[in-house]
Amino acid sequence: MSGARTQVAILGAGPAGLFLSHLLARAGIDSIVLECHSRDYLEHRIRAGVVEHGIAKHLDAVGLGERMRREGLVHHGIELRFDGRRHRIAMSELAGNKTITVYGQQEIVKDLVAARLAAGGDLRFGAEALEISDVLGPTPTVRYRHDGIESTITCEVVAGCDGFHGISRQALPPGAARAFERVHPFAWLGILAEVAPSTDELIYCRHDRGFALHSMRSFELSRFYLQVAPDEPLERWSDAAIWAELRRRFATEDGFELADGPIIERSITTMRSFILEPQAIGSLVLAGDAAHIVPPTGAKGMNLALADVRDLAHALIAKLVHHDESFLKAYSAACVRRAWHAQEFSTFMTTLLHPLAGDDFNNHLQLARLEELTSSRDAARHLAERYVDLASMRLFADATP
Ligand code: RFL
Ligand code: PHB
Repeated sequence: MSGARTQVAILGAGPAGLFLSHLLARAGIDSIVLECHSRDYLEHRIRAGVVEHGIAKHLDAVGLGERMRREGLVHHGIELRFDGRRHRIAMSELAGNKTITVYGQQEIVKDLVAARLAAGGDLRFGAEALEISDVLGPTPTVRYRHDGIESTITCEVVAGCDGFHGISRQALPPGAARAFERVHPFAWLGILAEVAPSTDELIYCRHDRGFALHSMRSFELSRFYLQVAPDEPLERWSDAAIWAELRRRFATEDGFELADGPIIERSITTMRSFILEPQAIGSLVLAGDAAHIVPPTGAKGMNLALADVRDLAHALIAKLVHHDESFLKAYSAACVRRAWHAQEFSTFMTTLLHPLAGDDFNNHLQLARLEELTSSRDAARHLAERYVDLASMRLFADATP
């Protein structure tokens, strides 16, 4: 079996793995990124859409913001819709003029891949990591398969950025970490449609038939989600049924009109909460969805992944360039703490907006909470502050690599 050597072996070329490779390269640290899917697959996988204020600023600061600033949509508010009425949460006004940027995750991935390749980065697509060994010993090693051939990489640090279904967590010594998990009793049916958005700002809508979200990717592309049963078969939903259900849930007293168009992508996402503690042991460090999952209602997952990596890069630069291990020692506790705050906000948004069939007590509480959020400036400010800028919360005093 042939072998290569690098300073940091990175598993996964999602936002976390690519961003880590980018930040390390800026500090002169070598890495190899292993990704089991093709470049084309990654660049077209539709996922997150909302970039927080501080994360967008950080992408700018490290040379990745150029296309996002040109093509991303800057939003100053969101709408909460319930009981057929619209209520605007003026996020920027409530939260110190901060904004969110609507810019697809696959666009961030495209920008990162382009930046890494332009800088001569070593990205191996179609390379599946099979096993990580010796994370407590002197020669951490990753075994992987690329074009049918098995090889190894030895390194100083293994960064597990391989998402929730990756293999990195399996390399933690037995009993070394504890997982906290909750699976929510519903799923999201998501679609991407070739139609101009029927709204200027995102609409989070609570309806007795279920939650609905109107988001977007551009002035020509709209993104929608519908709360469905956890085991809902996608085939049961014709295009006509999807549009009819969206119209029912988004309907308002004042006659909201929803434009439709060709549906070009559809999928079902289970709703899960998961936090692993700790997220670093020996020379294995985890970042992003490999270490924590939040339900997407709070739009935090990708932001949290990028925030982990900002701190991880700082810690690895301290270790590998300045021989200072202290930031790496603090990395896990800081990320876990931030992940719990994001979990709390995402759970709050999820339980606020998803009615539970047959639980009218819960459903009345939701309406009372929504009324409070849309009538009390303090309650609205609390939501706005966490929606626009939670993951970017600074956990190290001086964390900019
Ligand atoms: P990723 O993106 O899952 O990347 C992990 C990569 O690792 C690869 N991999 C392997 N490679 C080599 N060998 C192996 N053995 C491997 N096993 C796995 C995978 O192929 C993959 O390419 O994780 P990362 O980088 O941590 O990024 C996390 C984000 O993708 C995720 O948190 C967000 O998409 C969550 N999310 C949202 N986050 C936001 O911040 N804002 C949003 O608006 C938002 N909306 C969403 C979302 C997630 C959604 N779904 C589909 C779960 C909306 C939805 C519907
Ligand atoms: C999206 O545009 O995909 C999106 C937006 C907001 C969310 C989740 C997903 O809370």
